[in-house]
Parts: sequence; C-alpha cells; structure tokens
Amino acid sequence: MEIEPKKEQRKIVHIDMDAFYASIEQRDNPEYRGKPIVVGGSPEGRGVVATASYEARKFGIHSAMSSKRALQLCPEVIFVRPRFSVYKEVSAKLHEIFRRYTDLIEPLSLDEAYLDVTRDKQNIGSAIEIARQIRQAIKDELHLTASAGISVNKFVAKVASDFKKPDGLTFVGPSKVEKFIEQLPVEKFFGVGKVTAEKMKRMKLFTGADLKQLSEREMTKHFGKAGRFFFNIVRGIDERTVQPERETKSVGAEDTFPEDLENIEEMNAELERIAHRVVDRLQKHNLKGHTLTLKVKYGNFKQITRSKTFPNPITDMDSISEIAIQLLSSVEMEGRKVRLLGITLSNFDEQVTAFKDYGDAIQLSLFDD
Ligand code: DCP
Ligand code: MG
Repeated sequence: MEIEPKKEQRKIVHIDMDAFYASIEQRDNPEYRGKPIVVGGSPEGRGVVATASYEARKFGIHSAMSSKRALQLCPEVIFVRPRFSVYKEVSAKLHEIFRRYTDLIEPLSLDEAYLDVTRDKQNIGSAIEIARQIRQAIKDELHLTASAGISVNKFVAKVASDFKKPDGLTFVGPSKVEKFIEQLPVEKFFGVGKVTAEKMKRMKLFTGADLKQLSEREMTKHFGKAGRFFFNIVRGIDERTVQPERETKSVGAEDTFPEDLENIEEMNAELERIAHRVVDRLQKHNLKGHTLTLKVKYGNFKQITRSKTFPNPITDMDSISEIAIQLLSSVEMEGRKVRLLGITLSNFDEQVTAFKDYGDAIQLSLFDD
C-alpha cells in the first residue's frame, strides 16, 4: 500500500492593526490621546465614520456609522479629517517589518495581512515568536499596536487575531483548532453574512458545534456552494494559501489632442488609433490582458477611468477598440469636451495571481448574501 506523504503543517499569522486610522491620529496629535475620536464624517452630521478610537467605541460608535448617530451617542466626540497618504506610508512600513520574516504576505487592506511563516527568513521556527517580534517592532518603530492571530490556516488565524483585540496575541495550536471552531458563533464564520446567519439561527444552528452536526449533503442543500466550504472549515480544514501580491503590470497608450474633441465619432476614431498602438505593445511583450481601462480627461482637466474585466484575454485590435468605445458610451458626456483619451490593458495571463489575489473577495461575494 502506498503511503501518502504527510502534508506539512502550515504556520499562518494574521496581523490586524488596532483602530488603525484613529490610532495614527492619536499618535501624531497628542491632544487626541485618551479621547473619543473618529476619523471621517463631520461634526455637522454629514458622512460616515471610517473608524473610531477605542475610547469612542465605548459609546457604541463604530466604522460605517453615520456622523449623526455618532454625535447622538457621544456629543463630545472629536471628528478628525483622514490623511490617507499617511496611512499608506504607515502600511508600507508595516510591510517592511513583515518582510524581515517572510515574503509570503497577503494584504487584505492597508492594516491587515496574512503571513505564511511555515519557513521564515531568520529560521526562528516559532510562529508565536515571530508574531511577538512583529508586534514589538510595530510598537518600537511605528508607535502603534497590532493584534495577531496564529494558527494552521487562514480562517482560524483571522478569527484569532480578533479574539483579544486591542493589542492581543492569540495562538490556536493544531490540537486546539477544532475546539476553537466549535465554540465560535456562526456569525464569525468566513462567508457568513447577515442573511445566512439569520437562516442558520432559524435552523437552530448557533455555533460551530451545531454546524458540525450537518452532513456535507445537508450543508450544500441548505447553503449551496458555500455549504461545502462551511463543512470543511468547521472541521478545521481551510486549504486556502497565502497569496502574495504581485506587481501590477499594465500596457497602454494615450493621446492628448491638439484641440479638445467634442464629437463622439471623432473620439471613437481616436480610440481605434489608440487601440492599434496598444495591440502593438501587447504583441511586442507577448502579453494577454483580461482588464481594459479607458481613461478620459475632460477639457477642464478632470479625469475619469472606466474598467471592464473579461474571463478570456482581450488581444485583438477589434475587441480592444470595441470595448473602449462601449465604455466611452457609458460615460457622462453632456456637452463636455475631451482633452485626452487612453486605453490600458492589465491583469495579464502570466499574472495568474491577479485573479487569485481576489480569491477572498470573490468568495465573500459568492457566499455573502
Ligand atoms: N475602514 C473604513 N471603513 C470601514 C472599515 C474600515 O474606512 N467601514 C478603514 C478605517 C480603519 C481601517 O480601514 O482604521 C482598518 O479597518 P479595520 O476593520 O481593521 O478597523 P480598525 O483597524 O480601525 O479597528 P480594529 O482595531 O477593530 O481592527
Ligand atoms: Mg484593524
């Protein structure tokens, strides 16, 4: 009898910064420290909150809440204007810290990433020790705090990082994984949105342990495609790999016209000419792109882009110009003059991960209601 080689146990770390935007604002503005602040929204009650400091969360304020509601909950809350360029810089530094340990880093947003440290660059070996060092470096170098979850797969690592937030570290070892999942409320399961959670509760399924009672057939019968995923995940099986982000390549061409264009026929003709140049470049580099982006700059220099992604690569001149023309027809023109048109192809075939990178997002939209 042939013996299957034993699969190597993976070591996955999930890092998530605490109250990311708000903590940066408190770090950079000492007068905000210890105070209920929110980033985004406005004291006049317009817009929504991007995030709230932990002091503000005590009042029940959270991300995506309207400013009006936040003010009702805490009239003295301080509204801070977001500084996205600063958040991006901090995120870049965070990744610099991650890269000391591994290049297998999958960012989920500016402040959150999975790291596969099954093999680490420094031969530390212990994922707990790596997470400890990362959190320490974040404190020492960025003067911020992060929470970490460590386990054998992405799902458990992510739930674990949330377990002792803020400034917490949670390790769920291989022998604890099933117990950990059994006690989880169904809302915590990857891909369970509001509607699915409601449905589960109507079926008297409240925790992982309840979900475990269902056979694979029952799971798929009630929850479709996602059912099989839930069936596996509740048994601690999540084979999704950490997908490092690749450099986004694109090939394109654009033209600024000596005189702004007003006529749609003229614009379409220009798009055909630009498409021709794009095809030349694609062929030269032997690239096949799945995403086409149209760029339009108006006479007043305002610029917009419109993109479309296709399952099959877009390679020939006719398709490129046709798609670009179609995208242009969907753009609001109303007497506006056009100063520049451009076409870009991206999401190339050899960048297989360009599609896989969105694995989580696709699965979420597939599973979420
Ligand atoms: N964000 C946003 N709008 C949302 C959610 C988040 O603009 N609806 C932004 C602001 C957050 C950042 O993304 O600071 C990170 O999102 P998280 O969900 O990780 O939330 P925080 O880092 O703010 O808090 P936590 O400590 O719960 O992770
Ligand atoms: Mg966070």
